[in-house]
Amino acid sequence: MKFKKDIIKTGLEKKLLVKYGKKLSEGLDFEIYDALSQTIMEEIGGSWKATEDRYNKGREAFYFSAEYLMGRAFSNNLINLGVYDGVVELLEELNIDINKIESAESDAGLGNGGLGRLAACFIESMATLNLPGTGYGIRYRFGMFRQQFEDGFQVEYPDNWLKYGDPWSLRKDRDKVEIRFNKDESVMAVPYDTPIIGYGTNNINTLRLWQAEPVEELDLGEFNEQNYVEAMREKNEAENISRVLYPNDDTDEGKKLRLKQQYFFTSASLQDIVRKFKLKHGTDFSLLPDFTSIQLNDTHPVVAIPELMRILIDVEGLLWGDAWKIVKKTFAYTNHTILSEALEKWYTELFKQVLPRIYNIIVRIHVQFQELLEEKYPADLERRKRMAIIDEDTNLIHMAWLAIHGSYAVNGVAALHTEILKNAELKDWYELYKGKFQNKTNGVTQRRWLLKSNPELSGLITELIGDNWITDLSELKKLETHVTDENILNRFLDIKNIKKEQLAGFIKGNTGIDVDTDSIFDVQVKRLHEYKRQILNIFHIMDLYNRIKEYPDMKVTPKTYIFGAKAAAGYFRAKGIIKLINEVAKAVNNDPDVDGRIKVVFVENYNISPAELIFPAADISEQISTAGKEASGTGNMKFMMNGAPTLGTLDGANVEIVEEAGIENNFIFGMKVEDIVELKKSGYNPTEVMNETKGLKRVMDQLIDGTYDDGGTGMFKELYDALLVGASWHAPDHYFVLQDFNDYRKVRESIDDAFEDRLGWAKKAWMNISNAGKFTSDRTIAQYAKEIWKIEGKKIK
Ligand code: B1H
Repeated sequence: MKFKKDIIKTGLEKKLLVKYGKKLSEGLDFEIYDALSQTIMEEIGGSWKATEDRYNKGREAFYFSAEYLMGRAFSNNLINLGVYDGVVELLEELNIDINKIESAESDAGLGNGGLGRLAACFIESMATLNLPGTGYGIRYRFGMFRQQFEDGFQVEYPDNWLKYGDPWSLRKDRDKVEIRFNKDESVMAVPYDTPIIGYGTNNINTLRLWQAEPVEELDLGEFNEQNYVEAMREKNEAENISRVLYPNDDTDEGKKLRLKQQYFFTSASLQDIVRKFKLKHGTDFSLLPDFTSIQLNDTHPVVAIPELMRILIDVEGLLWGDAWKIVKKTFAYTNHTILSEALEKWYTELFKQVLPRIYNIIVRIHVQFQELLEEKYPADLERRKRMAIIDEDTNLIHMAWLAIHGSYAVNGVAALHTEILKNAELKDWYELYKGKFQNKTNGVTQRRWLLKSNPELSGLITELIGDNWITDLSELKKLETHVTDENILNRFLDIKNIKKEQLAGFIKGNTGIDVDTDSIFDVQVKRLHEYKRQILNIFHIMDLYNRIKEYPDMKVTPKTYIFGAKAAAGYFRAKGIIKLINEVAKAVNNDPDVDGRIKVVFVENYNISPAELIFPAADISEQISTAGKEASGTGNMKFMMNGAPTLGTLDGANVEIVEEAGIENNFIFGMKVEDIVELKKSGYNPTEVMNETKGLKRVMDQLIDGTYDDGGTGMFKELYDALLVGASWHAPDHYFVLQDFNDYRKVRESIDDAFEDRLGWAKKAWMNISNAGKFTSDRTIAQYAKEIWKIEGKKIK
């Protein structure tokens, strides 16, 4: 977009006056943010419409996701439009600090973690690549909860992100559709469209999020008191459907409202797609797969498969067989996890009650699939049972099975993950549908995670290799020749220091803790989950602290351990780990024997905006999941492109990061997938490991001997038991924390030495940056476009 200062200024002034009755000098930060954003919205209106027209009649991809973790839109939109510097200048002239304006925006936190953020990176890349692609999802009234620590415990508060409105979305009443759950329950789905602005292009794609509302607006005149109360109840019930994001990452709760949410947004999106298809192409639905590819982001939108069957059969009058052929050519499914507790299964009873017609359709798909299997594997009853879409012993509908059977492509999110799917978790399915399986290694958008978050490093990169890397990250490889240039390495270190100072300022405000920016910033930020093993990190700190207490004069490389993590509200054990980290932090940070040499910082309410400060400031990226459990990880990529070597296991995309950047520039430890298989076979005895590993017994004992106080909740004892005794649902230490402890400690000690060699360290960091090119979501999306969606870029003028 061409920056027209006068138009933006006039727009800003007008909006402030009309909406808030204020002159520029009187505007509050949010008001100025709102007025400016609306002005930009008006300016991009023409391109937005032109993009829609350009995509008209061609083949399109639709991304169905229950989550979009967008963060703030303001600065990214200005940057992608190419008007950021102009706006900064204008605001300076008006004596307005752009940072304050930026901070007035709430994060759109409509996602839990990696899966939701991936969807946000993906739609940004689609726009940047001029790809005809639309995102569909839910406009949650409340996003991911706000986390507060009270006495070291996590407490959840609602995330009222729409309190002051959202200037980046437009309500489109004329496109609202009715969602019918059963005979006597319907709601309206009203779309809100957000522009997805590509970088260096005029193309503007769309994210369409649906809001639930009652079918009939209340007509107060017609109600007597009783009806009024009843009507209000119905209104609330309707609105409940899009009220709140389920705060679970990697666990499936099987709740009725959740199923309603899933059906609500997939049905609305399909109705929208079918309506537009009919407008453009008429009613020959056999053409639908020629023009439409729908990507299912995990199993959360998989109910779309039977819903499209319903629309084609019940509404459009097709025959079952014809409809099924169309459906199977329309959907593609991405798997994001192999954790069994995350694989969605619905009880038939609940499903039948909420969605009776869809249930019938699933039964028919199930029966026909069993017939197909009988033909294919007449003698293998066990296999047929394992693959049953409806498990007739447990009465559970297996959504992943429905997804694989009902789609034309299935993909994992990193090379290792896809291999595990093919050879283990989905082996039966791979044998049946080999041609469907593909890998699409995740990526992240460098526009947000480098250009926007780290302008200092971006400036250096552009100075050295030009700015093509912004849309072609493979260009970073050209940085590698500078790895022997001490001057450049020193400039990198200076920039890292600036970013650490900035983060230190934020930490002071967020936690009250003063941190030493000369210390190693060692960072683990991600959802709290046992398989991610934050407990391994804190155990190492507890052990180091014990050693410092024993030998206060020992040599300690100064370190700041930074954590950021939310636990699902009902995940007791994860909350215990949060409390433990906070207790250890309290002890370590206030102990004169430690004397500030190590500090532990737990950033409260970790989400996208703090993440933008944290990644650029990190010296070390902690990626320490049990091998085989983290499907990909995407934080690892954000650290890498900001010059933080990985301290990690060979899991998920870490494997590919090390392949690209060199194992010598990262710190790899712990068991590999094969080692775990072996260990399980030979029998794993965590108690024995604890007794044989120096320092480990003491750390474990401190969970139960009162060294750290869990406020009488029994949380720490529960952690202890999980590791040594196990539980009804798992063996002791099933994520192998104790087994990997010693190797982890060893590799951490090697980091201390490496860090002291400042230039040697800078080289490692630089090699990571230079080889981060693969991990752009542009590459990932180009692969989806070519290998799954079969769509091409269509740039508008
Ligand atoms: C990932 C989820 C997830 N995998 C269930 N699975 C959810 C599962 O609300 N739920 O019920 C929500 C989220 N999230 C993550 O996806 C993986 O753990 C990461 O390894 C991966 O990088 C990310 C994106 O592919």
